[in-house]
Amino acid sequence: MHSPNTLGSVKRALPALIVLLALAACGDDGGSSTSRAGLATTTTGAVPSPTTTAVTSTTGPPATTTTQPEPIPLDEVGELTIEPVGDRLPTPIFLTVRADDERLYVANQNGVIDSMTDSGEDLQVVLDLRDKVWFANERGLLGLAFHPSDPERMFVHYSRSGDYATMIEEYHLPVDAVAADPDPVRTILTHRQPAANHNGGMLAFGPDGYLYIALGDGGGGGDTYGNGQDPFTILGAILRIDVDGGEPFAIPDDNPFADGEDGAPEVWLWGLRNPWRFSFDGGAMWIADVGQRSWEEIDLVPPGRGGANLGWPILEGSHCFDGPQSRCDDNDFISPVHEYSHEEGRCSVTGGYVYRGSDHPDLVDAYFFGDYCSGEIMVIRVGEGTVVDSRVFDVGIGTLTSFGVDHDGELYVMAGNQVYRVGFEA
Ligand SMILES: [Ca+2]
Repeated sequence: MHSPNTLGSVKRALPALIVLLALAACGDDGGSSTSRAGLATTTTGAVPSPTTTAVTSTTGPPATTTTQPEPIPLDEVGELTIEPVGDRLPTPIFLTVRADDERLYVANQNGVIDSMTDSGEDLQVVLDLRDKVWFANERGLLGLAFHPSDPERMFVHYSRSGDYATMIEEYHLPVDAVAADPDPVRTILTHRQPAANHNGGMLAFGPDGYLYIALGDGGGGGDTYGNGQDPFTILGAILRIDVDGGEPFAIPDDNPFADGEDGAPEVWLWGLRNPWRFSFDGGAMWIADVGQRSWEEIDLVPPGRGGANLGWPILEGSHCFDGPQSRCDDNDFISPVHEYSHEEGRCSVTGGYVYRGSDHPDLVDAYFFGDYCSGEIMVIRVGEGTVVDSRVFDVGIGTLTSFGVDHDGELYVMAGNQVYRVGFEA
């Protein structure tokens, strides 16, 4: 009865085909040396040769620049390690934390939210939505977020059983409680999905306190439904809503299309294909937009760029996809800060986080992401808008679905049925 969508973009499908994809990722033995993401390792032309800034101030030694020390090249930071946290879980696809609570919260794509200690013990079911969630391929429970200042408010993003609509709901998880109230506090948003794939999935509060929601272009292939370049649909976009004002939400005054004249009021960024995962680092937004047939992209959107168009399907990554060429060449899209091709068994980018933890100081400022099919974890450093260093770690995990971050800024990665803590060995 649930016909597997005919267009079903098999390669893009999230969890299915675990075995096949895992096999595809094993096709070579030296993946890590291949595409180092092609970086002319900028030998920092910015080593500030003490230019005579000291025109007036002649006291003291020649202005010791306040520039931070050069980070250690990523090739020298040691080997990335992954350590299983807790037992195998049904289908872990996201990990997060809430204020005033030490526990780790894990969303499983099948509809169950679990919590556990940071050592993976005392596993408890927080909420079981399996009756409401349709779990298959790219559908299921896809995102989880806690309100930053009211940790009792828990938000979920899932595909609804029956009609497969995208649902954003709020639940109540009292402080000190193990389980959430099973009935939602409110439905935030319901939106029809025209196809099985490209449902987006991410849900996160920004530093501005607004809730950001990622929605894919509605699916099919090559933007079948023409949503990418349509600002009036909430598909193919990242939304920004205020869940503290209005019922069920309000539109922030400074949303780019707040008045609805030039686009949907909820839309913050558009021109996206399937932004499965995004994250904030300060005010900047890192978006991993899954590509169609050739290119996976990472977008780094500076603060205050609401209304920006990220180019899909005119562009796939930085490459002309659905021209005309003139439109590809002459555009004001935000271009990817990084892209990689579908070589070496790679197929679908899984966005992660800029590392802000303390256990691995050499990795601070680096952005971690991965590829769903190859299971590789990749790291880039960006300086002045371009990638200045990168590295690929082949940690031998398939179906890398998500990253997560804990209270200390330490990173986790989810693959297959397992949550892992990310570490480094010198
Ligand atoms: Ca793009």
